[in-house]
Amino acid sequence: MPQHLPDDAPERTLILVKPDGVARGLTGEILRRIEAKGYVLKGLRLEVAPRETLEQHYAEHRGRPFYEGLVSFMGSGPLVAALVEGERVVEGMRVLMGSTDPTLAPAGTIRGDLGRAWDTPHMENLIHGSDSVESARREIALWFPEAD
Ligand code: D4T
Repeated sequence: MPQHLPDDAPERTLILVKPDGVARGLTGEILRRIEAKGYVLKGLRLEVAPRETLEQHYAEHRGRPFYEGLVSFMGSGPLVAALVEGERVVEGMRVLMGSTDPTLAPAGTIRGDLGRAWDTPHMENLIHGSDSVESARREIALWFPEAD
């Protein structure tokens, strides 16, 4: 939790509607599902992300075979960065998104209903959500420094 927020401040997570989601016109549908679940948008921005931001965001994947393709895909067009708040929102969003591979993500989830495999060496799976409260803290500082 950022230093100035009290310990009982609502949990927050960093969501990205990835460039494939924006390009397919699914931004509204994805944000609709997040709001319909009862989570609250606290920050929202459409941008082409600078490569430096993407390299920091995916630092843990540096050196993996899909890393270059992933970073270049994430910078290939506009994405939507969202700061989302709610009780247990980090784990709740992971469930709402579905598993990483959109072909295998369960129906009813964002990736399961709207995503599929394409002919790319990296996965295009519509949405990113922080995978832990600790990651959320780091990612919010990166994408929404003004809110940190
Ligand atoms: P993100 O971080 O985008 O929410 O995805 P996940 O948390 O579900 O999955 P991840 O961190 O393991 O992967 C990050 C990102 O890399 C792409 N990827 C992943 C890929 O292209 N090939 C792969 O083999 C893996 C494991 C997809 C998501």
